[in-house]
Amino acid sequence: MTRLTYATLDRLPPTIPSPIGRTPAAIGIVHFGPGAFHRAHQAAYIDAVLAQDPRWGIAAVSMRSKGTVAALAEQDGLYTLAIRDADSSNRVIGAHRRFLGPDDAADTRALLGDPAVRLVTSTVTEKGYCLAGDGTLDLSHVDIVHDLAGAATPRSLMGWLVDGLAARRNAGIAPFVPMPCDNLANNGAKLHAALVAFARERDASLAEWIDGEVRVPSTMVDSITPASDAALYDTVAEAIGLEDQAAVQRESFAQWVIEDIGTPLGPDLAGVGATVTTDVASYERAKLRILNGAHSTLAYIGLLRGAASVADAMNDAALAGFVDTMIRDDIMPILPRTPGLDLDAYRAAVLQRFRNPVIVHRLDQIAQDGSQKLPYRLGDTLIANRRAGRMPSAVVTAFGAWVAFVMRQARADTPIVDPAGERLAAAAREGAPHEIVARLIDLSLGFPPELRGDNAVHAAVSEAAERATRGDWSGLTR
Ligand code: CS2
Repeated sequence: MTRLTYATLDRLPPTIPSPIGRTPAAIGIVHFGPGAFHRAHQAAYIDAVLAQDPRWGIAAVSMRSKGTVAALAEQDGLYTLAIRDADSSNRVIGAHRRFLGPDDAADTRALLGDPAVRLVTSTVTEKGYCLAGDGTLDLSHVDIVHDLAGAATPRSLMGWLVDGLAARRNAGIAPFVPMPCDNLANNGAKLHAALVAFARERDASLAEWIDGEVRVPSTMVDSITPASDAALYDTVAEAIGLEDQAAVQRESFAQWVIEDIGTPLGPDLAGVGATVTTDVASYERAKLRILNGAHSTLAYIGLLRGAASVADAMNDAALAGFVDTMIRDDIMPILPRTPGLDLDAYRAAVLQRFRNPVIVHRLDQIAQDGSQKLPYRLGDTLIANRRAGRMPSAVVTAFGAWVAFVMRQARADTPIVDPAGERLAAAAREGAPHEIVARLIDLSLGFPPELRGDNAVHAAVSEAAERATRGDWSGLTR
């Protein structure tokens, strides 16, 4: 089958929107982590910007894998965005001008030093920021140690960003704006502090400059984007009449909330539907705790109850009801009220999105990286309830399910997909649930450090883990 490229765009059915006939874009954005989420979310916004303003083409950098970069290079950076929802549709995205892999370090460095590049965005997942359990830069992280040792090519996002900023400072060029687009609480402030901490290990004056001159807006990003697979490539090929080995899929809903840092970011993102506001925190808290907290809960309890996808788990009435109650009773009461953000309507809309029958969102994809995800998806809710003198029973049940899930994987010798996978397996292979809960809390794996010493939490989560390992789910409907 003929492949999707700029030369074959004119073969697309007329119903498929594409960048055909558009002024070729210049590169104004560098992005680290060209995975499916980036291509389905940010790149779709930028594609809309480019229809009006060709200055903001994206050069995407993959620090590790060559596969995605190679597939996209064969398609001139084009790929199909398949919307899977009540109103499904396909659209060809042409937001990228270059895809750079691990072997293209010189080009990546040149782009980071280019004054036309104003924005450097990233989707490297939570673990890609190399942060410790308390949210500060982990100076013992293997990639940070590698980069601070003066390696020619950085392995970490911090290494690349600080290299790029240092080069601009030396050349008298204004800094670019780093923008994290990952599910991390207060992601802008965390990235800024991590950049300063990294630079301080090298050059105190550079650290001071980054601290004073570099602005890092926080963002909240949202769109349910399951991994791409062969089935998607087949249905897309059928719909567009061309082969596309880089297609991505998502629901129709998409939201991007960006902190207003008082200076223009470059591309007019508000003009294409993003929200630019000084109050990102309210949106971020609601999204991370309600949507992502519920997602992780559905993942661990659902997998233990034999479900495979989010829609499956939502068809499990006891589990769906439990998640609804968790949001109402444990999460919403501790979220500050925000004008314009109706939490109850948000709860209902999130659960409706989870019921989308046209999308297959695998629970084992969501279950990955629990040690990185749970602290802010469930841990922050647990801490806020504890501070209010409450024990949030549903959140406790969800943590218990995660512990039981980790125990099950460890005892079946099934790899735990998590940067701390081996440590989790070592902690969970032997012993009773209460012993494993104690180990994980002590190691701050999945549980925020603030929970150390809270014996009531230890007892409650141990009891929940014990019930989950026995398959006793009577607590779901109580
Ligand atoms: C999911 C998220 O894989 C996961 O952990 O919870 O990717 C989720 O789909 C997105 O944050 C939705 O915006």
